[in-house]
Amino acid sequence: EKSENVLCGFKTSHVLGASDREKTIFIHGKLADQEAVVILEKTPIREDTLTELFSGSTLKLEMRNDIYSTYRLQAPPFLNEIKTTVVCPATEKHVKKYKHQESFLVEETDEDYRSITLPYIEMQRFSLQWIHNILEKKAEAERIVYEDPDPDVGFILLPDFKWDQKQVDDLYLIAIVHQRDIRSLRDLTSEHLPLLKNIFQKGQEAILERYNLPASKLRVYLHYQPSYYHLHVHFTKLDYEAPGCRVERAHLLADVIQNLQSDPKYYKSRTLYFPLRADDGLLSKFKEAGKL
Ligand code: M7G
Repeated sequence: EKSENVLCGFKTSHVLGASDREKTIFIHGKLADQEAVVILEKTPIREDTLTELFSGSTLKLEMRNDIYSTYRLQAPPFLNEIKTTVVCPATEKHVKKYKHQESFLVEETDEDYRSITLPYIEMQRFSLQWIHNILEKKAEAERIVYEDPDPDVGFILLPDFKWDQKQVDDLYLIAIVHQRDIRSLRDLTSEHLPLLKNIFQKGQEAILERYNLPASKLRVYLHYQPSYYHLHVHFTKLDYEAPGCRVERAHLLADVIQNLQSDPKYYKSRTLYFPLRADDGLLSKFKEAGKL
């Protein structure tokens, strides 16, 4: 599918972060006078394209020594794509989100949640427009992998935009619930068990059917804190170290279900720990309250 090159007028202001190892770069700049964040990522080399890669490329010798030689291979354009994500117009918060920075572990009691976190996220959260578009089929409708339309226990399962769907090795889907008033893990009580069990079971079934991956190959979890305060569940391939799957941010859905089964108010009453980045406004709030 072709579209006009929206990036041709992009003006770089600065690089927010880059990783040679991950072959990614996060850039802040301007697109037609609007703030923009652009993420570029070289995609994995796939086994099923090797024949085309070897036969359709040109090879330039760099050096040869005994049994060793190195080359520069120029792949045909369709095997040399760069996954590109554009956020435009980007807010200051997007720029911060993608900026590489130090993190600090925060300890949040139930009282801290009510007095510090909740007022902050009510004021400051990212727009949920993209989520509402998905739920209303105004965007990404053709990408939906599975939907349970029930207003109480229903959800939409679709590929996360971090996943280009070219290979199952880095499978990444998200389940977005139809209910609109569940902000995060903190809002969950035993009342939500039917919803959570439904997502767990039907999500796994849909992934088995579509991608032939059994439950034993999946990491199914929630983030706390999430970036977007509308309840959603991450489904990633177990062997893939997905961004954000670290212990200090990820909560396995299976554990969440069990915790709510043993204590209906578990997530309302527990102290929760999570990392916040240096210039996150919420971190300042915790500091102002003398909590850090
Ligand atoms: P999160 O736990 O709220 O925050 O997850 P994180 O982004 O800090 O991990 C939201 C998830 O939704 C992430 O995995 C994003 O990659 C994904 N996501 C974000 N947006 C804006 C979109 C979108 O427009 N479409 C899709 N399909 N996924 C998105």
